[in-house]
Amino acid sequence: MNVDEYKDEHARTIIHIDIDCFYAQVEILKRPELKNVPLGIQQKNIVVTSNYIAREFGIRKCMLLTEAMQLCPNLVLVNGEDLNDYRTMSYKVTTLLQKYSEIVERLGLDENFVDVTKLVEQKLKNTDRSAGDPNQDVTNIVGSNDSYCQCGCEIRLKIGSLIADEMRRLIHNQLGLTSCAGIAHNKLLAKIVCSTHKPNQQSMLFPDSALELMLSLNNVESIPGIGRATSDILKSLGVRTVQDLQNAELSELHRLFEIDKAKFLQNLSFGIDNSPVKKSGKPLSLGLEDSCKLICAENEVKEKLGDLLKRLLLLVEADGRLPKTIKLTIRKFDKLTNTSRRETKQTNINPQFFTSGCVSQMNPNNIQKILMILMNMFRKLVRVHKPFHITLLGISLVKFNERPSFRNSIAPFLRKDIEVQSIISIENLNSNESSPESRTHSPSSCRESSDPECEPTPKRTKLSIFKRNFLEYDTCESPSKLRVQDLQLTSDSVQKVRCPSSIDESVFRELPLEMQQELWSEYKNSQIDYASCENKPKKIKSTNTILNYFVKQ
Ligand code: DCP
Ligand code: MG
Ligand code: MG
Repeated sequence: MNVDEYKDEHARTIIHIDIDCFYAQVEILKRPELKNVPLGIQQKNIVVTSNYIAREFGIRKCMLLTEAMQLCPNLVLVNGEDLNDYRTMSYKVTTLLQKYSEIVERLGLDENFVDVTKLVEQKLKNTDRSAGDPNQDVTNIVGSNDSYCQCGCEIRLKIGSLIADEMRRLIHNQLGLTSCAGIAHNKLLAKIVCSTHKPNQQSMLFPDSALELMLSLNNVESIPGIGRATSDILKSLGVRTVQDLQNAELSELHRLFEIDKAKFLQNLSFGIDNSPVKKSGKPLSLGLEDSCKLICAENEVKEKLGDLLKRLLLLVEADGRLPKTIKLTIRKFDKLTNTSRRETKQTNINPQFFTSGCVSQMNPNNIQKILMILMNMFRKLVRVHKPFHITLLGISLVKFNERPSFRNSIAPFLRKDIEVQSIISIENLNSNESSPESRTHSPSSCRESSDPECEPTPKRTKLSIFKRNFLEYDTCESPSKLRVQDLQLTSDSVQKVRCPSSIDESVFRELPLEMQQELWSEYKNSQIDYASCENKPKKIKSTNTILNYFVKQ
């Protein structure tokens, strides 16, 4: 085969990272005394994963609790039904990996693909190719083939494995987690090779060993990308092993699959996977659900939803965006037919409920309002005056606004006027600072809590907005700082703008004229009763307006 052809095929360097016994490691970080005992993570009656000590007793993922306890009577169990800490840690891992490449694809909670092709190219330019294999000791090279392709993939993958080693060290140093890595020229092979040496190891595959690796898999179901449904169809054609799939006639496969899918499946069996690493964005929805024993009373539903909501708000806080739509999921159990049915209902929600940034600072009234909205939806799904049986409740948030950034919105106003503002408001700012309320809600106290998304509660402290911007921008180069005289001239010579009834007039009058005008026009346009937004969703035109930062509580 011609070298150029190989070059195209092997041009990429992909690293797959998988955290070792992920849930168990997260629990051990919370309770280090669990480190040296056999530990199982329980969800309902199943042990979803366990640490490696427990695995020595034969505990496997998703084993029934009873079976696990028989194998290892000393197994220590921790409940792993609340995924919050796992999810938070999962995003921390992804964030660390994004330091190496902007192309990072998340898979489940504990895996990431990283396309490091660019970084490898950069390093190649600076590397002395005769320098040998500095990473031979830390990387398992999978496959017995020792004749290497001449396209340059060998050195690229070796550099890739150096990067993988660095990534794993970083994850360990920063987050305390051990992990495995697979290094190959495509996602499929990187993922498979990653799992060949565990835990806390990394493995690399040169392209010439791809077939050998694929043939080492037990059956087609072991190929990532082939699930139970596809493998059942393949079985009906007599295709069970990877070799069966390699040898199958494409026309035969095409009888049961679209031609593209048939080719894709056969390619997989040869270790060919041209799919790109897709940059993962933030999740499309944030949700939690809990199955439960029969719930038959409204107050129980409310209590359960309240608990779920509190947990969900922590996810919203970590995510940083402002949700626009809330969805309720229930599972109804029908005692007559002994069957269950899931139903959902969704409605718009005011993103301003979530602007405080920190759950601890969220207005309790807003939490109550969200709960009321959920209960209204519940009553639309269930006839509460008749007997009902609920076995699952879930809340999810879909559709988001980005958190308004001061730099992109009203900040330019403030930057222009900051010098003036700092003078005319200095007294208020100082007096604000000493009040207990402002201490609790001040931006600096948020920053101390190390939440980068944390912002002051705009509705609560009108002047703190200025304080915050004053603090943020007082060192900025201001392109057009106004002098005090300019302001006085302006304020004397212009007509008074009307003050919206929802804003404290003394605060309003201190604002720059342009902002006063903007607030007045937004006030005129909006006139929204946010508390009842559930019933009037269409009226909400623009929820992220500066007006929202000034309305009275
Ligand atoms: N998980 C789950 N249900 C499964 C498999 C896994 O809830 N059927 C959870 C528990 C795991 C986490 O997802 O900790 C990551 O899955 P992995 O398959 O990567 O398993 P582990 O990370 O636990 O172990 P390993 O060291 O084998 O990667
Ligand atoms: Mg894992
Ligand atoms: Mg995994």
